Amino acid sequence: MSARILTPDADAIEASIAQLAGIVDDSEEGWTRQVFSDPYKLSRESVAERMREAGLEVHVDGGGNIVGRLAGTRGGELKPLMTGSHTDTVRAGGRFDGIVGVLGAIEAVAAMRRAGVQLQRDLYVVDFLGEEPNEFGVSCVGSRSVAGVLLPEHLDMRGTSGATLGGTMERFGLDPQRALANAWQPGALHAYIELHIEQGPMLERSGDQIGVVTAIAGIDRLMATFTGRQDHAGATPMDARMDALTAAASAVLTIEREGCGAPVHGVATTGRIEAYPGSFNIVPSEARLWAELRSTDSEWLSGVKGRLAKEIGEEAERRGVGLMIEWLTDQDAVPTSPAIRDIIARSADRLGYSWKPVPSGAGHDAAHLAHLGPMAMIFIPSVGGRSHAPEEFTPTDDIVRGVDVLIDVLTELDRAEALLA
Ligand code: HGY
Ligand code: MN
Ligand code: MN
Repeated sequence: MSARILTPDADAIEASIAQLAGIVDDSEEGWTRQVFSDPYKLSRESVAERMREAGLEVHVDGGGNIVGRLAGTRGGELKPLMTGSHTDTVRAGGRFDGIVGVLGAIEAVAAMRRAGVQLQRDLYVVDFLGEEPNEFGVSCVGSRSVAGVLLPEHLDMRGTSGATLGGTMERFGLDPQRALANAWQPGALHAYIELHIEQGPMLERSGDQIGVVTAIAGIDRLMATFTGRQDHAGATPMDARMDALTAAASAVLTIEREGCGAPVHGVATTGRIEAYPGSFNIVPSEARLWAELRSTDSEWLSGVKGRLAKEIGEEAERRGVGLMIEWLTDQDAVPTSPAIRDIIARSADRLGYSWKPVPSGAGHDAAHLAHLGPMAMIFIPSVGGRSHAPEEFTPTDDIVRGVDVLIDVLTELDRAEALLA
């Protein structure tokens, strides 16, 4: 079989991941490069430089996204392709989540240029600003801006520091009003494709090398505030209390029970709980919890909100505790394009890689890019199914297979006529 010339360079991929992994807040465990932080600001010049080295024309758009463009031979006539992901991390996270999709896409472009392959369509490679949820509770800031779903009320969201998202964007050197005016037209893209680590155990359990993502989970988030009565922990009988924290603790287990009962793919997580005043010898008068629910099944997701509000409300009332629940929909469940799913599967077959269809429990920029055209995602395995943790790891061989499929899919998409969304 003739040696293929259009192949990714494993050493280049490994070196670029290692280099970016070095630009972090090293006062934390694992890898921390949160949006708007100094390490994040520093890392973006490094990503832009990598894009330029690969032959991309680079600019930062109104939404703070680093956009690399590879001109196509018929770029003026045909709708463009777009690929990318994010390079911000969660706190004490890993060095592959999002990063593989940005650096892998840059390597895909470098491989095409080495092989003298020219696409007919323009290809955009994007490092989207701030994909991870931030203190303002707004995830995917940059991709929302491109998709036209970053809203003025998002900019007014106030974080734990008291700052707003808009004010923080300004301090980062961005103009929030430009971020609101940065939308591409719906249907502007021929296709959007994102390479990402799975962040769960499905591919490792089945032994498949490539995941063809079927849908990206919808995410609903809630903040529940429980208001009880502050009392002496020693002198107040158990049946005379209005204990805000026990009501919240009961809610945590109710939320978990709902997640365990999801029929298809559904999960429920309470990520944080706080109590006031927080002393050994005082019955808590106030408690708060932050939780999220996810599913690719929109019907289950909307049903669970009503059930939780009822169950948590009844238990709080039984304990004489007041309850306020605020809901925030982070994103709706988004199916991927069946046409592009088939192209990914055929590419994996052609390249000799095993593959399987998998849902994405994680949220992604791709969910918002679906506003602009047919969208799909390529997953590669996560060792031990771990992610959003220092243990997050994907071997270079797996990343190379993902980039290999990405290259093949991009060249197939480039030739394909109009795709059904
Ligand atoms: O939270 C998520 O699912 C994504 O990793 N931001
Ligand atoms: Mn993430
Ligand atoms: Mn991610």
